[in-house]
Amino acid sequence: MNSRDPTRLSQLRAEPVADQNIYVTRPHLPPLEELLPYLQSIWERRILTNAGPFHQELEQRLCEYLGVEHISLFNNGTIALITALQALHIEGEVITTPYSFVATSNALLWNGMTPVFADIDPVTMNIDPAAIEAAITERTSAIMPVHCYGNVCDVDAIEAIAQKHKLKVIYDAAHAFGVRDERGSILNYGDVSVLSFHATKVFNTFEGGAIVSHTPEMKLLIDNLKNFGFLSETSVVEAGINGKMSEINAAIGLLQLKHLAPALEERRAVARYYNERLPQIGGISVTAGNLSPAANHSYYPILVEDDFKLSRDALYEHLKTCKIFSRRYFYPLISDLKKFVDIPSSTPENLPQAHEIARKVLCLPIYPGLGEQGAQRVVEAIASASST
Ligand code: T4K
Repeated sequence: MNSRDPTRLSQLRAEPVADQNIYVTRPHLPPLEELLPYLQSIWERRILTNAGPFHQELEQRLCEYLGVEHISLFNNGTIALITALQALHIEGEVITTPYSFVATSNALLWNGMTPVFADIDPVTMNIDPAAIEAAITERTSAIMPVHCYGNVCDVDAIEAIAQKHKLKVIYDAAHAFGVRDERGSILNYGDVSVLSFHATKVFNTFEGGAIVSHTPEMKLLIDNLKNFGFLSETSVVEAGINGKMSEINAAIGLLQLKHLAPALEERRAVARYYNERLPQIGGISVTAGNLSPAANHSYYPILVEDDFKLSRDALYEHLKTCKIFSRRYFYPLISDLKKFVDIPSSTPENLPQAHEIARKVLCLPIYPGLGEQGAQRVVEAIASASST
């Protein structure tokens, strides 16, 4: 490798992690002193929420940064998902992936919809278009895929199915901040896309989220829905919710955007460090998304194969003894959780690939500031497990 490569981990800011706990992620924060002028403005204006100036500025900046037309900020990604489904007036069955965070399917239950689980592609770990097609009934009204770990779904195939069967498409893009393909932002696919700005995400506002939409009318409807359904001071036409982002969260978002480029570079460098070393450990598979130049490296999933010395769960426990707290995102599958297990599509026979991946997956620590020392500790801990 070129020793002057700017994405080499050893050349980036590394923080000491000698004997400290290493978690799956650690939130990126801007310098505290840079927040003070924003707080001063808020104190002077006394506009604390309800689409204030920082809120408006963040919407505009995010549209520019992400390359999208319309964005509506929310107080978190879950309320944004719930509102997106409401805005599209979906009812009945929605085909979705069991391989996600529970918020994806919870949003369907909150709207009185029935999730129908379709299996995933074992390479992208995203919903398999062939399985979507097979799951369509006359009650199907929408597809809700997830760009899992920021891996891009098979958007063309999903679009073709949606057009053929007149279905809406709501992308859960909670992991996909900033991901682009050859046509631009992947947030432009589908009817709407939903982002999360939770503390654990690539771009965080502590708590936060957003809906990306494609027409002024849809943005207006979404903005009304997140503000209790108010159309005007005296008119409420929908059963809306309070999904508004406060001025403090918006201010943090503006600051985070300023410091995002080096933070993304540090994630890329950690991924590159892992990508070069982990394949040398027998029984560990680096998943395809980690190798993609389009990745935002929001997560670093590996598969612990059956020929690894330890089971996935034993490796997970072994790492804990080394003070490394990896996570089994996404095990158990949503379809195995109490609220969902009795749904007909939840049977393991219907979801063999999702079960196989959920059994083997382990998400390793990746965040700005992990540094070479931290990444090295993770690799060495896995290597030591393979040789014990
Ligand atoms: N759709 C998808 C596909 C999602 O993945 C998510 C959320 C959503 C929708 C919903 O979006 P939001 O409503 O959350 O905006 C975490 C997050 O809470 C959740 O946002 C995320 N997905 C999910 C994948 O992961 P937990 O329960 O695993 O988080 P927690 O608290 O155990 O944090 C993980 C590690 O991060 C900790 O061990 C330490 C570190 N951490 C965490 C927090 C919160 C910190 O260092 N500081 C912190 O403030 O769910």
